[in-house]
Amino acid sequence: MEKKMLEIQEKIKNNIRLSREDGLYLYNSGDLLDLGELARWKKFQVSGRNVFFNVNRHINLTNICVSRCKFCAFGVDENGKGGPYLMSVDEAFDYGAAAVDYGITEFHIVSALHPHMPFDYYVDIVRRLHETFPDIHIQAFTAVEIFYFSQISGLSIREVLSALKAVGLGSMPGGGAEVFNDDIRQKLCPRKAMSDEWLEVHRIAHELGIKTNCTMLYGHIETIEDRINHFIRLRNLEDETPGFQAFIPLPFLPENTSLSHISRTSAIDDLKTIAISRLMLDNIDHIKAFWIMLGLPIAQIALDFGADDIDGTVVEERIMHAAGAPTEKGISKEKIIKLIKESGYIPTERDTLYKVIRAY
Ligand code: V47
Repeated sequence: MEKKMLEIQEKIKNNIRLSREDGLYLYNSGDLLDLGELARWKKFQVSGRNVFFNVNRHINLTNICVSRCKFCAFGVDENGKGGPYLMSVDEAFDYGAAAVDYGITEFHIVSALHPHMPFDYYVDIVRRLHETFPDIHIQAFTAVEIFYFSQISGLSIREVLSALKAVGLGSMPGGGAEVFNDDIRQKLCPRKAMSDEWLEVHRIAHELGIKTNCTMLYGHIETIEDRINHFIRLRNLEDETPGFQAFIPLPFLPENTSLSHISRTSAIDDLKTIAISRLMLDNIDHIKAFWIMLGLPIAQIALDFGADDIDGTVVEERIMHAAGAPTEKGISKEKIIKLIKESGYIPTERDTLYKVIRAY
């Protein structure tokens, strides 16, 4: 190992926090296998040989969106091309209910910023699902959606979150974080929550006892400095107001987007990003290798680079597939178990809040 890598190793083994410079070094000059070994060691401290997964159904209520982020292939105009759709409350309920027999433990609801639907529509859907299926956890609405609900309803962020919690919202997914650089946000997604607003929604959620996830969209026009800065802002928020359960790095999938000239991230970049997030985010327990975006082969290798979660069986996903994710839209539990076992780890089914349901 190089001298700098040995210094970083020393810090990690002694639970000393990595600095911005350490993070930059790991990206720019760190040896990939050394990095993997450190991240794997760190992951063992948190999760041992367990690799978590859950059985969930993604529900994307609508693709009609006023934000139209440049990196997104899912959102469309109300009367435009691309098959605009909107589920009614009944349709959303039926869509969720149809997956209950698969043994799902979570509804994962992420949508678009619809121009006309009132906040009550979202409240009604959460209420209906929760009243009928009280044992199925509802993880719903990114911070960007929550911020938008506050704008369209005139309620404060705290009031929006409290109203959703009161009817059954269990936790929040981590989407919409993109990268915390507002110059980049102005270029890619100017019509939605900026960095501070995204962080503020999560801060309030944590204060209300709502656990959340966090993400980073990488591999577009951001720099390595932006990525490290993103990790540090997440880490600071977790220090101040804890509540993040998992971090999910999302490699940008360019197909069918306005940024389709950008190439897909490399396997090396994906593995480095997983490993460096494990090392920099020393106060967030779980790092997810989201197989839908990474593809199953890289997701499997990511388990040796610090990831301890492979997300869920999903059943049917639309956002990433609109952007050309080469994976299937869902995967069976048996396939996830086999994949994890093959890499030498213990497949551990969890609920949304990381309570172990069963190890296989
Ligand atoms: O916010 C959109 C990203 C997110 C593209 O919390 C894209 O457990 C890559 O939040 N290429 C939505 N990424 C998905 C999301 C999520 C997914 C899985 C698990 C969890 C969790 C959260 O997807 C968006 C945006 O950042 N996204 N378009 C694209 N072309």
